[in-house]
Amino acid sequence: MLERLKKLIYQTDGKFTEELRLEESGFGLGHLPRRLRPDGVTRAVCGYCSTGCSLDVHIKDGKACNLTPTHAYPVNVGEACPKGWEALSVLNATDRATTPLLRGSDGTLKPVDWPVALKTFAERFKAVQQRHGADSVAYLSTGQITNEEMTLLGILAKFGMGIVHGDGNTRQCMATAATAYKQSFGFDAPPFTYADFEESDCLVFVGANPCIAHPIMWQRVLMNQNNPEIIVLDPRKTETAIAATQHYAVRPKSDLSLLYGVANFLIKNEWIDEDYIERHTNSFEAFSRHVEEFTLDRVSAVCGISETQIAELAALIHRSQRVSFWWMVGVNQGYEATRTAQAIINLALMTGNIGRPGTGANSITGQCNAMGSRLYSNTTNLLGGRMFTDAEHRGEIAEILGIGAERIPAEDSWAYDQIIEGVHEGKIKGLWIVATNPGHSWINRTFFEECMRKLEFLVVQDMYHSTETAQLADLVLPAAGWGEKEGTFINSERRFGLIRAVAEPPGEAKTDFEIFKLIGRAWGCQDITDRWSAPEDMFQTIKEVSRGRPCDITGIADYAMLERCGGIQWPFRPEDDETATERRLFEDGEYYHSDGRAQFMFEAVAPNPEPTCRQYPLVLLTGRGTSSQWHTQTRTGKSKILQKMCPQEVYVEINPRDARDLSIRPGQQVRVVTRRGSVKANAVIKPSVFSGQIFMPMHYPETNLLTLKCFDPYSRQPSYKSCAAKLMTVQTEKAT
Ligand SMILES: Nc1nc2c(c(=O)[nH]1)N[C@H]1C(S)=C(S)[C@@H](COP(=O)(O)OP(=O)(O)OC[C@H]3O[C@@H](n4cnc5c(=O)[nH]c(N)nc54)[C@H](O)[C@@H]3O)O[C@H]1N2
Ligand SMILES: Nc1nc2c(c(=O)[nH]1)N[C@H]1C(S)=C(S)[C@@H](COP(=O)(O)OP(=O)(O)OC[C@H]3O[C@@H](n4cnc5c(=O)[nH]c(N)nc54)[C@H](O)[C@@H]3O)O[C@H]1N2
Ligand code: SF4
Ligand SMILES: [Mo]
Repeated sequence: MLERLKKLIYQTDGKFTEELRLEESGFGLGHLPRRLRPDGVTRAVCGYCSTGCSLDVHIKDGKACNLTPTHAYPVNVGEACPKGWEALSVLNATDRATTPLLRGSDGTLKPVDWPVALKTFAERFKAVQQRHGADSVAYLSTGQITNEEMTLLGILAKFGMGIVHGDGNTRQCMATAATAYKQSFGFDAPPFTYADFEESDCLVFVGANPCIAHPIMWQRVLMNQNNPEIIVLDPRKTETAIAATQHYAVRPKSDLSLLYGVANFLIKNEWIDEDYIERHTNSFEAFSRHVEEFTLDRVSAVCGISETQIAELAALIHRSQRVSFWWMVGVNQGYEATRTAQAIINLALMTGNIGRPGTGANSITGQCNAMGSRLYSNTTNLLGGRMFTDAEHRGEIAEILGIGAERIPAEDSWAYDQIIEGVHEGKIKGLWIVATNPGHSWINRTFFEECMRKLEFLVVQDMYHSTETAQLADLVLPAAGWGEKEGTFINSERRFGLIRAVAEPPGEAKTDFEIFKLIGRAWGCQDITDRWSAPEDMFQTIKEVSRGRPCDITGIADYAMLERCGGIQWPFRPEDDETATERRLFEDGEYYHSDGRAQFMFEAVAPNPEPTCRQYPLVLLTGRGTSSQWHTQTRTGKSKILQKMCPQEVYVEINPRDARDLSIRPGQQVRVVTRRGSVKANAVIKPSVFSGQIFMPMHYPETNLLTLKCFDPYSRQPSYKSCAAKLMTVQTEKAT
């Protein structure tokens, strides 16, 4: 059967192939049209970060042989970062999962065929549900599969398999921005377009290091012709801070005080846009009273920036005509992250810096389809940014899908950390993890691993069998990756972009879309999952789901239109102009709350859950290390070129003064210790990290052995960015 499938794929000529019937498998897929691309150039957006660069993949003799960044694409205009250039090489790695693997009675993972894998999946999860209730099985999804796939997964899991609790790795990444926008604007809606990078005369980056994490967005900043002020708020002197005109080295997790202080100073000087506040916002009076106590002297003492500098920051914002505020996970990953993000939104609202070119309170996203996961994964909100708890919303989705509304859970899902705690407490007994590697990336991963061992059944669906999480699984499902399938991603500026199949999945690996359909069959809920035979059919359903919502895309006819237009930003209704390649929100000052106004959101500053102390005197910061490393390195770790561009072993960056005090030499192995654990790392001595702080990149599995399990109360996003640590030299293992 597989031989036949392969042949049919190779024979294709870029149009629809003959419909494949996989009845032989015992779980016939029904009709599965697959498109492979003809010789020449196929355009696909990149599958790593949320910038969403377009890549021209060159196909010769049916094989993708090379790629170059697309010139005629509004996002990247002919540029790509190293990961994009190397996107093809990681597909051929030797540790690709090429067949399903099932843990045998001897405790090892062994190859099995798809029918056995699917039967086991259904039988084991059903048995768990029968014994412990439908909500004892949960799933964890991702921002790295297509919209079409995540929607199908959400429909299968929640309306087919009766799962209540499902979340995704976007919780680690974007949950704070989503929550902040929802509360402030009435809908999760990042307002900007990348042209804003070029049109600002003042750009303020808070907790973001785009030179490393979004290099092509940074290229857009460099195209700015206004000689802009570029202000960076980051405890470290990052590559971005070095390139900026101003760096404010805010003490870790003191941003909220600083931002309230800036707001107070702006108000005191009457440097605010009263007209905008009056016409388009609520609760400004209460907000201005709240920030009164954040005087320059008090704020300076908390955040380590001089009074003059804080005043200067406010003055720069005041003097500039077009100020754009950009934030990223240096803000999102904190114990008071939602309020911090909203403090940034408040600054934009009170100075009228929103809805005009070069302005905005702009949260950059992380993964290639983080925004898709926020809108269409059916995890913590119902499809299209709806609410599970709202009967009307459930009715709308039931009608679109033609299913009974009773199949839609009427309660919200637990957030990621609550699911993991649920496992710990024995409430969740079965878990299905798709396209994320929390065995490496979850906060305080020792606890995570401990929980995984408590499960009765763990399924991991990944491109590689070697990931930390796959190694813990009872069943591994081999997935095709970027380049081996088609569908859409939504980038940071709300732009739908297309990915295309330019290579065949290895061995018996299948696209996530196919796997979800097969599981639907195996489960016996194909009445739902067989409605869509190809991703583009699902795209049509996504359009219906979006109809009348702020994210309405009913004006996008099909994939061909996305291709023709160079991607399309939401919202895009039938009456919208397809020649407008850059579109921003709130130009009319109308927000999504029922009264059309934006809301000032604020709260008292919270205590740090793990302040430094005599025993643990240093703050451990974590984040991205280099532009050639992607997260847990399951993909970028397979490119020889990318690996030449980054350190092979875990390292810790230490300020020269602290290194001298502790007698640590460059390159020496040291031990980094927190209350959770102790790891060895190579010392990199660098003035970019300030005294009293150390930095470790997240790309090595050691880092999350150290991080502190704590969360923002509103977004439940993990606070990866700071905990208390100490350094010991390895030779003496003596606390220094
Ligand atoms: N090369 C590469 N690019 C990536 C990724 C990758 O793995 N590799 N991942 C992608 C994803 S999913 C994401 S979410 C983004 C992340 O993109 P970024 O958020 O830009 O990256 P990080 O390095 O995690 O964190 C940004 C900065 O926050 C700072 N920071 C830490 N604590 C604080 C604080 O208390 N206040 C302030 N103001 N700053 C603080 C850190 O010093 C760091 O420089 O990158 C995306 N792009
Ligand atoms: N200490 C610390 N930890 C962090 C962070 C931090 O700043 N500091 N940042 C956090 C953030 S922002 C994020 S986003 C997370 C990221 O954490 P993860 O999501 O765990 O990181 P990835 O390595 O991107 O994992 C994606 C997995 O999906 C697989 N995969 C890729 N494409 C496909 C596909 O198409 N189908 C399937 N089925 N599998 C696929 C990959 O092989 C990989 O195993 O890490 C978080 N962890
Ligand atoms: S900047 Fe992001 S989207 Fe662009 S090539 Fe690099 S990883 Fe891909
Ligand atoms: Mo992320």
